[in-house]
Amino acid sequence: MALELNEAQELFKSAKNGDRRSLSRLMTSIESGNIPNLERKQCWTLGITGPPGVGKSTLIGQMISHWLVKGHRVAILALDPTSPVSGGSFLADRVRMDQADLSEEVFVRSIASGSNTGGIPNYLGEMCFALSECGWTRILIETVGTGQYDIRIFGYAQRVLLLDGPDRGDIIQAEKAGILELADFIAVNKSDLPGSESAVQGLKLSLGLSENEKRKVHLVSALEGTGIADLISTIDSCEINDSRRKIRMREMLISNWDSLLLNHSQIDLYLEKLCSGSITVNDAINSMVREIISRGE
Ligand SMILES: Nc1nc2c(ncn2[C@@H]2O[C@H](COP(=O)(O)OP(=O)(O)OP(=O)(O)O)[C@@H](O)[C@H]2O)c(=O)[nH]1
Ligand SMILES: [Mg+2]
Repeated sequence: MALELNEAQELFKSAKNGDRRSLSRLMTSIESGNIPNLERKQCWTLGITGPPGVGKSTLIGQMISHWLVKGHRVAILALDPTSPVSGGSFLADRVRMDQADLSEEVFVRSIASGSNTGGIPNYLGEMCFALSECGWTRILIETVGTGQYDIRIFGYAQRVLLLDGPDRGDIIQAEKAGILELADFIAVNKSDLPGSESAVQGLKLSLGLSENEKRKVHLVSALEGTGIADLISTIDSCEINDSRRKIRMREMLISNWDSLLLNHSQIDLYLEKLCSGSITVNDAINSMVREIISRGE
């Protein structure tokens, strides 16, 4: 382990000096639990969530161009849905964003969501800190877009953009999960298609129900590039809302707790015992936690 940690430290050093191969290898090292010493100071992160197919990756492509012009270096961490059956990751987004990856100022990384619930692995925070220390000034995290789990992104990203499409059916899931309430920015994509205006009105109506609502519902077309500059300007001028810190910490706590339980070496055994009724859920939790503590995790 000490060897791997030394290696992670070396990779971090070369990544900070601008070596991209080392940066990629550093991300892999963090993924496997070998984390270099990080400063863990505030870094600029934006979570982008929204129903599957709403245009998150396409919008990110547009945002990249805008931020590059402003002199930023943009890193994208794309959470890939991992099939629970095959365990395989779909890297399609990576291909779509490859064009952007050609630039020296853009870094794209797909992350398998693994067995963690919420599709957000708990090392995501470390990846963001490392990227920030390596000089990436805009770190974007594209979530899987599965409603009730996407709320976990609030544990990792300082600010969150909720993207909707002309079909309002999808957003109801986000409303239920509380994402609409918490999102810092809201945008409706595909303004070139019919139904986008009514989606904006629907969202405004939902937001209007809460008092002191100041958020604007942006209308954009990631395909045609319209409305993006205004959205970027809202994002760039937004102050971090510190009252959200507690919400973020809560989501991070839940996320880490989930992953501790789900990555427990005896999880299958406990599930079998629960199925056969030989233990209760409380028994299972108590034993698992005792084992986790005795291992000193
Ligand atoms: N008409 C129109 N199509 C768009 C727009 N933005 C994205 N699309 C199309 O919508 C489809 C899905 O776009 P993606 O960017 O892959 O959407 P996504 O939200 O990243 O999808 P997942 O990652 O699979 O959840 C693609 O065929 C895009 O070309 C838009 O503004 N207008
Ligand atoms: Mg995508």
